Amino acid sequence: MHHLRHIYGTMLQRRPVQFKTPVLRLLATMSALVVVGAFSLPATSFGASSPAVVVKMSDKPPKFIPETVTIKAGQTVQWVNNAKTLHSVDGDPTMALKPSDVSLPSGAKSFDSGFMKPDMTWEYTFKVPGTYKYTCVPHEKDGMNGEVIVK
Ligand SMILES: [Cu+2]
Repeated sequence: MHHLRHIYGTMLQRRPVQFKTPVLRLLATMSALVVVGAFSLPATSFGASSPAVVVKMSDKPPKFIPETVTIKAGQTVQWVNNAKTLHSVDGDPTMALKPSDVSLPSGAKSFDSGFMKPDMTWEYTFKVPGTYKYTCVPHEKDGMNGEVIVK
């Protein structure tokens, strides 16, 4: 009896030790997954939304650079206001001063970045092929117009 109790006591003492290892192993695996996830997730999401082209916005003169870009359907254009005043990306024909400045292929939705402060970026993914003419709301009168050709 005394001997059995001693064995049972030893088992009880060992139990936490036996449990610790799988728990630690699980924790190690989980933290490894977290580390892998931390590296792979931003890379994956960056890859998915990474712009095909970047269009810059300038003040003097107010311009989109380049004024025309060509992409494939499903690709994304990123605009960067690296100037010192407000600009915008306006692909909404109802907002244009001149109808010839803003036009979309049939079936395409209008788009509008709103006012972009200096250093702001804005992205839009073009799904419908065709020619998109857009303008900058503060500078349409100055001829700040752009074009996205989606193949
Ligand atoms: Cu502008």
